[in-house]
Order: sequence, then C-alpha cells, then structure tokens
Amino acid sequence: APTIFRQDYTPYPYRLPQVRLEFDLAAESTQVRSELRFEPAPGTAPGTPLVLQGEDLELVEVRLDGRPLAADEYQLTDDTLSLVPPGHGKPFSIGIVSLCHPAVNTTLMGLYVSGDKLFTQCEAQGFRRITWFPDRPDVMARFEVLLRADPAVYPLLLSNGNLIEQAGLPDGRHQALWRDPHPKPCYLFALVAGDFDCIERTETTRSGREVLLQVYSDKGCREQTRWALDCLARALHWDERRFGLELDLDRFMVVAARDFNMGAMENKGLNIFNAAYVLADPDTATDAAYRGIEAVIGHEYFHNWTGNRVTCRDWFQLSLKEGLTVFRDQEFSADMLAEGLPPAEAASARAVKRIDDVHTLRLAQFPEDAGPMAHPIRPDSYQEIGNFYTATVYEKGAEVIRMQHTLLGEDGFRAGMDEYFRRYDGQAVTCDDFVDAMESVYVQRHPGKDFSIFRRWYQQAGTPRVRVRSHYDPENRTCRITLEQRCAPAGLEARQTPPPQKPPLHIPFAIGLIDADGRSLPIHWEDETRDTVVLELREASQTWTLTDIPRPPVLSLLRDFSAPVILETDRTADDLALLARHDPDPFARWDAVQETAHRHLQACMQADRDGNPQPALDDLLEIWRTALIDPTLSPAYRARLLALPALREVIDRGDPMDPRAAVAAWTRTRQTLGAQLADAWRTLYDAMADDGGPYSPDPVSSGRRALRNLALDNLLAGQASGAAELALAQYRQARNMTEGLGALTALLQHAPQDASGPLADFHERWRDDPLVLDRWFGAQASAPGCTVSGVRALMALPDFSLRNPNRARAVVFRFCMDNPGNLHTLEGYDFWAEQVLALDALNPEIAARLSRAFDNWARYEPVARAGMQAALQRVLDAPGLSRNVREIVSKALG
Ligand code: HT7
Ligand code: ZN
Repeated sequence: APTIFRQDYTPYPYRLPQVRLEFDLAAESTQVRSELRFEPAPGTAPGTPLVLQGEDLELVEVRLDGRPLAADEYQLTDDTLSLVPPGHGKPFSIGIVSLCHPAVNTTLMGLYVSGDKLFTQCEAQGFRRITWFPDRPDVMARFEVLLRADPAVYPLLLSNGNLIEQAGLPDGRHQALWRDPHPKPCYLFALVAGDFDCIERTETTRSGREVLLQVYSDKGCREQTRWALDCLARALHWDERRFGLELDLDRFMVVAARDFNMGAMENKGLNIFNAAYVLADPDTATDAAYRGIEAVIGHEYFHNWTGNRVTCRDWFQLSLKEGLTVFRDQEFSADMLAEGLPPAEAASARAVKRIDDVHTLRLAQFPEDAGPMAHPIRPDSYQEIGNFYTATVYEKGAEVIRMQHTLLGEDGFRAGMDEYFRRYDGQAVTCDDFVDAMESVYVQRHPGKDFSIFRRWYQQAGTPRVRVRSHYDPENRTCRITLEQRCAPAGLEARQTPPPQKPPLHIPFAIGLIDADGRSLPIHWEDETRDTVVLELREASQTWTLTDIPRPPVLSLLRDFSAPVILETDRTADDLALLARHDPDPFARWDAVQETAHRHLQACMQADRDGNPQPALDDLLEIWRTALIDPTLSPAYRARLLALPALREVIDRGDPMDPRAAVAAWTRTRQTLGAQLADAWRTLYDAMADDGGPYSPDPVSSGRRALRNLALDNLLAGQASGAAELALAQYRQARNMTEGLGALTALLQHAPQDASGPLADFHERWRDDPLVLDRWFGAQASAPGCTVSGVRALMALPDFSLRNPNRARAVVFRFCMDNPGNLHTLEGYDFWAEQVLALDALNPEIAARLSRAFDNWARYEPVARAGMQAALQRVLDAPGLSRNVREIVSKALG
C-alpha cells in the first residue's frame, strides 16, 4: 500500500459551499443522489481535474451542470471518479446517482445495518463508501439531506442539523428533510434510520437559548438512557463555565448503536454512540461503566467546538481535535468527581481521575511509543489512517495539551483557547495553528521566555526519560537538583543508521520536598514560597539550586504527572516508603507505592531467573498495612493505593519481557498480600458494606464498592478461610452490577471451582441483554483458567458472533490482551493469527486493532519471541490481507 506523507499536503483545488443529498434507504440497496455545487479555489488553473473518492459503490449516472456525462467524459478507478470541469472559473454542479449495499457492509464504515436499523460511520474515510465525494477534512460544505424510506421499517429518519419538514409520500414511503446550518467536512455527516425509544429535555444555555437534548435507544431501553442524558446536560453547562463555549445548535441528538467500531462519533448534532457508552442502570452497569459514559458523552459533546467548529486540515492533524478533546473530557470528569467537596478532598478526588488516566497512558501508550508503531502525536506518514486512532494521538496528545495548561496556568490556557477560536473558528487547521495561539499568550505573559521548542512534542516519538540527581548541602542549606533528559530511538527509528538525533524537549517537571518526618519543606521560588514548583527543563541537562532548605529533603517528583516521561532516580526503598506515607501530592504518593511494587515484582522475577529465594515483601506490606486502615484517605483513593500494577505493565517492564515469569511473580505477590493482610482486608470488607440506600454512582459510594471488591479479591487471592463463601454470598445478595460482577470476577480469578453456579445464574438472567452478556464473556475470557480451548468453547456458544465488535472485544480481545498466561503458548499464538485473519475478512478496522497485540514481540524472551514472529509471518503471508492489517504486521516484522 502506498505511504502518505504529511509534507505532501496540497489544498483541494475546488470549494464546495453546498451539498444536497437524497437517500432512498433500504438495507439491501440504498440509492444516493448527490448534487455538489463546486467553485474553483483562487489560483486553480483551468483544466485542473476534479477528483472524488468512492469505494464499494455502483455508479448509475454522472451529470455536469445537469447534463448526463458519457462514459468517456469521466474516469473511474477502484477508488476515484475524476473529470475535468469547465474552465470558465465559475461555479458548476456535479450530480451523481449511485448505489451502496448496507446489509452486506460488515466493515461498519459508511452506511451499514445494525439489527434492523441503519447507521453511518464516516470518520475517517467512510463517507466515500456512501457516495463519491472529496473525502478530506478541509473540504467543508453546508449539507441539505433528504431521507426517504418505508415508515414501517424506518419510522424515524435523522440527519445533522435541523429538521425542516417531514411528510408522507404517494408511494407509501415517508421522507424527512434536514438542513445543517454549519459548514462541515463529510466525516461529520451522519444519518440514522429505524425504530427507537427517545428521552429528551430542554436546557437553557447561558445566553438564554432553549436547546433540545435527545437520547435515542433500542425500543425498551428508554429507562437505561437517563444517566447519559444527565451527563449530556452537565457537559453542556460545564463547557459554558470552564471554556465559555455554548451549544451552537437548537437540537443535539445522541443515538445508541449495538454494532460500532469505537466508543462514539461526534457527527454534528447527531452523535452516534456505541450502546455500551449510553445504556446504564444499577442492575446492568458497573460504577466504572457509569464513569465511562460520563467521559465519552463529555468527549463527543466537547468535540462540537474542538473538532467540529474548528476541524483538522488533514488527518495528520488528528491530535489537534483528539488530544485537546481528551484533555477536556479528563478535566470534565475530574471536576465532576470534585464537585461540592472542600479543597483538600477535591484535590484527592481529582487525583483519582489523574491516576486512572496515567495508568491508561502507561498501559497503552508507553508500549506503543517503544514499538514498531511509535509515532509522534502528529504522525509524519501513514498507510491507513484508521490505524492512527492511537493511544499516542489521543492520550499522549492530551498530555501535550495538559503540559501547555501547566505552563500557561488555568487563566493563560483559557486565554489561549479564546484566541484559538478567535483566529480559527469555522476553519480546518493544523496543530501548529493551535500552538501559535497558545504561544501568543505565553510570550505575552512571560516576557523573555521562549515557547518555540515546545513544538518538538509534536515532532518526536518515544517516551523521554528524565534522570534526577540531587545533592543537599547542610552548611549552605541548599539542595541542588539536576535533571537530564534523553529519548531513545523509538520503534522503527532504531533500525535507521545513524539513528535520528532527538533534540531536548520542553518538560514542565513539578517537584516538592519533604523531610524525614514527612513534613513539607517550603521552596523559595520566584519571590514566593511554595510547596510545589514547576522546573522548566529545556536542555539535555539543567541544574537548579534551591535555597533555605533547613533539613535534608526527600524529593517528591513529577507531581500530578506533570509530563509524559519515565523517571529515573536513585531514590531508596526508604525514600519511597516515606513518600508512600506522607507525600501531600496524591498522585506522587500513589506513584511511590506503584514504584515499590514494581521493584518488588522485578526482584521476584530476577530471583526466579537466578534460582534464588524470593525477596521479602516487607516494604510493600507495611505501606499497604498502613494505607488499608487510614481513615483520612477516601475509599476511591485507597482503592488505587492498594492496587498492584497491572500485569501487562509488569510484563512490559521486563528486559526481556517474560510473560510467564511475570504471571508467576504477580500471582505469588497477590497471594502473599492477600494472606498476610487477611484480617485487615476482612475488617475493611465489612466496613465498606452498602448502607442500604438507593444506588448512586457518586464518588463516595462507588469508591466504597471499589474498595470492598478489592478486599474481596485479596481475601480470595490469599485463600482466606471462608473467602469463597463470602464471594458467593456477595453474588447472591448483590444490589447492583458492581457488586455482582465484582464477586463473579473474583471467583473466576481465584476460585474457579466455585464460579460455576454464579456463571450459570448470570447467563440465565442476562442472556437477552447483549452488554451484560459481554461482561459474562469478558470475565471468563480473561480468567487465568481460560486456556485456548476455553476461549474456543466460549466462541462456539450460540451467543457468540465475531461480527459484533463488542462481543469480539469481550472474548477474543480480552483473551489476547488480558490473559497473558494462556495467550503466550503455541496454541495461543495460532489462535491469535487465526482470529486476526477471520476478523480481517469482516472488519479490517477491528482486525487491525487485534493485530497490534504482538507489536512488541521482539522484546520478549526467545521462545515467546519465535512463536509470535511465526504467527505474525503467517498473517502477513495470508492472501487478501486488508491495508489496515498489512500496515501493522509489516511494520511489526520490519
Ligand atoms: N472521532 C471519533 C473517531 C471514530 C472512528 C474512527 C475510525 C473508525 C471508527 C470510528 N468511530 C469513531 C471518536 C472520537 O474520538 O470521539
Ligand atoms: Zn474524539
């Protein structure tokens, strides 16, 4: 497949102010009639061809200014339709009639069938599967859309913008006309047709306008959409308060789809969501699912400004909208957790969100940045853009925005955002344009300071490492701190000779100092005294001298995770233990516990390799023992503090990576922590019991449930007497899905022999609810007892289908991503290859995501490495591979 380069961008030679689309909708065959009003862009030479994209379409007719064109007046290839428009320099119109076939479209891109309904997914390049069109984000048009269909099958016909009219037709069908007043690229187009339930409410915007918010779902699901509607209203008001951004539409619709490739899609005024991010009630959704819905509803809503009003010039700029919008949704969620709390508690509540976000970053993005798919947040090239909806573009992109927020401060960042909209509203722009707006505020507020090298974050791949050295001088009462940064060649860069040179980055590095008694030591900084200061590292190595430090300090580093870097320190176990008990920065405190656990787990693996006895667990045990009973810590925060690093993180830290050794060390450590602290876990379990009130997903009660489930998991892991009975009782008496699934998962993880009763009961109860059944599948596929034959047995059940992405994710992905002990076997590698190929024949976007599971095969120990390499080769050699999977697998094999 050809590689597309960012540097090759050229503007589209024609403008497209107005588009009219008419759809005759039917599942087997839908006819699309388009009328495209073009005009040459200034400077376009007469005779410049007009090129439109199209895929899997049947052409019926092409007209130019109303005149049907003969076959030799245009060129048709597999993926384009081109013609030479009249050279008079004036507007002209192209009319196209074409057919597409939603019922056989298993890719879920373009127009497709889900259940008995029709949906579209156009980002990034799905519109070309609907009709021939300039399918690129910098061509922005006003859309008018007429939908016609059989009202018995499709009683509801939705598209973007405002409903202009609805009418019955003489042939028994009906039609709806929609007009979107805002120019948009075609990736934001949407249509939905089918029979839905709907709940709605009106909200008053801060300028006093009434707007209608609606959530559409499958018939019978109305009551499960109340939380989503509530989140939408809260998102609307939060964006007004925090960013001064108001909804620019009279009507905002969210529609739940059962078959969907990702989380949701921000189509203008008509968001389409994976049902998993819309439907929730206490019986069917966990606390985490409630929070997930809040985050995704917020994310898509916030795209209305950061993505839709100001969009991307080209797909290399994807992080312009995604990184910024993830940052906004993270802040929204954090603010929702902290709402109404006094400042100290609010800080801890926000930290819980920060910990979860950093955890995701380390789990998904750090490995990506060290593998063959490493790319800057603004990639320089791609073969298939669908492969670049990555943790780097999204999560690292959000970190890059967050660093700008840290450097500018809340007020400065807000001023930068205002400036961004002042300059670029209604346009398709670049990441550089965004930084220009931020830089204009930074240089104005920090005269003499330079912002220019900050842009390197957009250019460089790889996770930088920051080495910290410090020296305390008791005589002068000074503390000298040296920060050194380096960034190893990332992914395929390592194979270049010579490897590319990476200039230093601008890294905001937040630190604090505490003394041996755990008290904060104030820092004198820029004429103020502060507990936390942000060192701005801009060079390969820089030293700061802090004065008036009365006692030797222990350094609290990278507070609030102020930059997406890996820390290298010579902090001792005692330093970490002190920070784990006393660091007033809740993120850094959590990180000290994580680091202690990581060190122990790696020491266990080393001891195994060397044939030595297992190292003592005293440090971690003591930290946990204290945290377990610390009433000053919120339950949600305590649940984070008392969680071991995820198994995947532990594997990823190994050199070489050794999944079986990591599983053994991790499992043993969990057993010991469970057993040694059994009494404390039991007390905590009882103390966190439900108070019997109505369910609420608020942070306090969900924190208590999280901590109680963690206690149960530890009791089972430590084989405490009566633990299985406790889990069975919790399952039976569960008052909500968090309790029920928590008990079922703990049993499957640690006492599978006792899980069969709850498993059968769960299936019986929830067999008709696909989202809940996904949980049932997922809990089993990720359990250590689920071997390849176990996962095959799950796939043989009548409830299983590879065509539904949620189900495929629940079974195949959970096994391949969250069951390393069983995946890393020869049968496991065969299974992976087989599933990548089976999925690729149906849905290349989803197959490509699964194919990423072996990205880092070359960093594994020799046996695993050889097995994965052979499986990758088997996939690459298969005939008819999609562009999506081919790009991933060929990059992995190098
Ligand atoms: N902007 C949306 C991206 C998306 C997508 C991309 C490729 C294939 C299917 C997709 N569905 C949604 C999601 C978002 O970031 O909000
Ligand atoms: Zn997004």
